[in-house]
Formats: sequence, C-alpha cells, structure tokens
Amino acid sequence: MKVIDLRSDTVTHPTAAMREAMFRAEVGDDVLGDDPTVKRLEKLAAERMGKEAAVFVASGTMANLVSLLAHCQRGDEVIVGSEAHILQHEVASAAGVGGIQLREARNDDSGRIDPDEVRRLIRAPDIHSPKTALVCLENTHNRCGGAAIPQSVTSAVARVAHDGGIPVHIDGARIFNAAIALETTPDVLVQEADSVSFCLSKGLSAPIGSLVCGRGEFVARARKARKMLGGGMRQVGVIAAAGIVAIEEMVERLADDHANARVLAEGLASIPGIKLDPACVQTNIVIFDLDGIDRPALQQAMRDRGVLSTGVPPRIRLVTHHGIERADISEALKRIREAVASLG
Ligand code: TLP
Repeated sequence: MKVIDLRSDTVTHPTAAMREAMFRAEVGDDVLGDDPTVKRLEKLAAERMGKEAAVFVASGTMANLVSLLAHCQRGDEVIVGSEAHILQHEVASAAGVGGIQLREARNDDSGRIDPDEVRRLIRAPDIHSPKTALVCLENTHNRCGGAAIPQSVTSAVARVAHDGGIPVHIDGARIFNAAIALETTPDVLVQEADSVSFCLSKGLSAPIGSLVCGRGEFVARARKARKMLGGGMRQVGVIAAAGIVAIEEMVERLADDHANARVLAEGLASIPGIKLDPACVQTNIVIFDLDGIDRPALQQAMRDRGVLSTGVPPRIRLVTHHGIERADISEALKRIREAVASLG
C-alpha cells in the first residue's frame, strides 16, 4: 500500500535538479563570507522579496528567532497573532533564548489581526511596562488553514505599527504560496514589512533552509544573532544550491498543490462527520473539524490505511505538496471515507 503523506509540505524531497546543483556547487567558508553559492542565494532571495539584503539560516524557526533578536532587546515585547507559529510552535524561543515577551492579538479564522487591537496593544512609555518593539504577522497563515493575507490587510496593520515607530516582521514561511494564491509577487505582499523570513524546505521542496530579508543593517544584526545561536555554517553552498533551484524552478507549480488541496477539501466536505468549508481553502493546507468523531481515533484509522495527517486539536490538518498527485488525492479521500466508516 502506498503511503500518502499529508502531514506537511516539509516532507518533500529534493528534486533531481537540486541534487545535481548540490553536487556541482562552488563553496567556501560562509562564516568568513567566502561561499559564492550562498551569496548568490542571498542576493536572489533579497531581490524576490524586494529587500536590500538577506541571510541564509538553517530553518524557519531560526529565521524567526534571529529576526526577533535583531529587532529587540531583552525585556522587550512583541505583538503576535494568537495562532502564530512564533507563539504556538517555536518552543517559546523568544522568551527562552531572547528574553522577549510575546503579547497576543486575536487571529480571526482567516489569519488576520485587527489593526485597532494592535493599536490598543502598543504600550505607551511607562516605567512599569516593557517596550513594544515589534509586530509580527504570518503569511500564509498555517493554523488558520493556510490563509493568504492580501497586501491591503498587511498594510493596515503595518501603518498602525509604523505610526507607533514599531517595525513589522512577516513570518512568510509560505509567502510564495500566498503570492500564487493572490496572483501577485511576494515583494508586493511584504512591501510594508521591515523584515520577512521564508522557507525553502516546504512547498519549494529544498531539503533545508530559510532566508531572512530586510535592510542591510538589520540583516547584519540577524547574521550576528545566527552566529550566536551556532548557526554560522561553513561550506554551506552545497545546501544553498538546492535553494536557488527551489526559488527559480519550484514556485509556479505551487498552484498544483493549491488545486489539489481544493479537490481534497471538496471531497472531505461530503463525508458525514467532517466539517469544513472548501471555499476557505486558498493554498495547500486543509484543516477540518469533526462532528461526533474522535480525532485521535480517526487519525489512527487513517494511518492504518496509509494516510498520514497532523493533529491541530481539536482539528486535523492535511497538506498537499510536490509528490502528491491528483490520483493520490482521490485515493486519500477513498481511504479517509473508509476510516470514518470504520469508526461506526
Ligand atoms: N511549520 C511546520 C510545523 O512546525 C507546524 C509545519 O509542518 O507546518 N513558520 C511557519 C508559518 C511554519 O509553518 C513553520 C513550520 C515555521 C515557521 C518553522 O519552520 P521550520 O520547521 O523550518 O523551523
């Protein structure tokens, strides 16, 4: 039985073109600034995001952490969405490593936060209060069903932050998915942000790596923070080479993942006990609720039938990606239907 792995787009493998590029990559000591392939990747990333500079880091989590460290001092406060990856899935690294406090603004179901709430949360200078040092947004919004956030929505929050003299960071782990869904380019979506991080190792299928982009002096601070975290890498052009292929060759095909996710969502919506609105699925993430079905039991029944999912309690998440074809979607739906039926 073929396993259909819909746990995440992080399970994607490097393509043949990536392996070839990795094999041939010119390398040098990147901590000393000598790796030409890393430099090429950083330049390409900065260009795609419309920013001055970029730094290559090991993961999306490290990208967000070095961004926070570069924007904030210990004891500062950062406003983040209540469903943000930075808040929910990054092991409290802002607090644990950076001495930074996170303050939640409510995310609505489409991953947005209300600019008026952000305005209320920005602290006035006071001897008793932390300084509000940063506002973070996420695009696409993972826990809010992969929602793509339009530029106008980001802009409204950024205006409030900037009026208060506060910079904005976008966790753009899947910013290329957002750009494809909204039929625009990532630089447009992040134009008001002071920094953006994005991942190569999700839908773009590279094995490792993320980029942090912004102004030159910000990126220099992020680079120093990366070194502090032990993330200064040496002949890392072997990995950066795959990242270049990811950006140059793997962006347009994200539309296939989105179309597959929509078909998956439509099929799921017709299964009794599964609750979701397929119209809400904009990118490659499908999150659904259950009515009268035990979540762990259903995930186990799906796993027994070779369909892998992730729990976002009380919901279940399925993610489409490179390597999942339309036929896999039909097969997954058939197996999920059987799994639900098996639970009576
Ligand atoms: N997300 C992973 C899990 O951690 C949940 C996934 O499978 O979706 N920002 C966002 C919006 C993310 O979704 C992720 C990864 C990250 C940052 C962190 O990236 P990595 O895993 O490279 O540290």
